[in-house]
Amino acid sequence: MKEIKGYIFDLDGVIVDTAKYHFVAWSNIARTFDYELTHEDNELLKGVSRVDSLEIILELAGKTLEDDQKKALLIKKNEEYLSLIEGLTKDEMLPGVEDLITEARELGFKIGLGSASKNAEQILVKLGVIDYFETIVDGNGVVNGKPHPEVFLTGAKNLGLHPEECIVFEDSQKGIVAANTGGFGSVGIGNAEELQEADLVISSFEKLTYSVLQTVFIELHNN
Ligand code: B16
Ligand code: MG
Repeated sequence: MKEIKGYIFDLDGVIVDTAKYHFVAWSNIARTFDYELTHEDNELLKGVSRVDSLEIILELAGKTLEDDQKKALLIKKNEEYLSLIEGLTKDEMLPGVEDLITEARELGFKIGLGSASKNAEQILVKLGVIDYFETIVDGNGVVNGKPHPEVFLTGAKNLGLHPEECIVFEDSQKGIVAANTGGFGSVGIGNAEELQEADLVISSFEKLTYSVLQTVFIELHNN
C-alpha cells in the first residue's frame, strides 16, 4: 500500500452490534427443528448471506427441508430480525467507529460500505449515518458472497479507487479473506486468533486514527 485514499466498512459487527440479533432470530428458527444454535455455530454465520446461513444451520442440525419450507423460514427469520432491530439507535454503534469515519471525511477520504446484509440501507438510516457513505454495496447487489471479494471490489470501483488504496474493516474471517484476496489492506475487528489473516486486528475502534493506520500500512510496510 502506498497511500490510503478510502475506507470500506462491513456493517454487522463493524459499524453496529447486530450479530446478537441475528443470533436470537436464527436460534428461534433452529429450535423449530429442535436444534440449539451455539455461539460457536454463530461464528460460522458472520458475513454469510441469509440463504447460505440457513443452509449452514440445516447442515449442523442434520436436517433437510423442501425449498418452500426453506423460503418460509427465511421470511420468518427476517421478520423477527427486523422486529428485534426496530428500535436500533446510534447507541448500538461500535464505540469509536463514527469518529474514525468523521476523521476520514475531514481528510478527504472516500467511504464505502461492503456488507452481505439485504437490510443494510435501512440499518444505516436508523443509525443516522447513511450520508457518510458514497457507495453502499450490499447483499442486494452482489452475486458472489464473502469470501469472494466481489462486494469490496465493487465498492472500490464505485469509489473510483484501486483496492490497494483502500482499507477494509471486517469482523468475519470470511470477510478478511475477501479483503485480502481482493488486494485490500485488511483490519479485523474482534478476536486476534479468529481473524489472524488480517493485516491488523483491533478489539475496538476506540483510539484508532488515520495516523495509526498510516504507521501500520504505509510506514512499517515500506520499511
Ligand atoms: P441479512 P455483514 C451479514 O452482514 C451478517 O454478518 C450475517 O450474519 C447475515 O446473515 C448477513 O449479513 C445477511 O444479513 O439477513 O440482513 O440480509 O457482516 O456482511 O455486514
Ligand atoms: Mg460483519
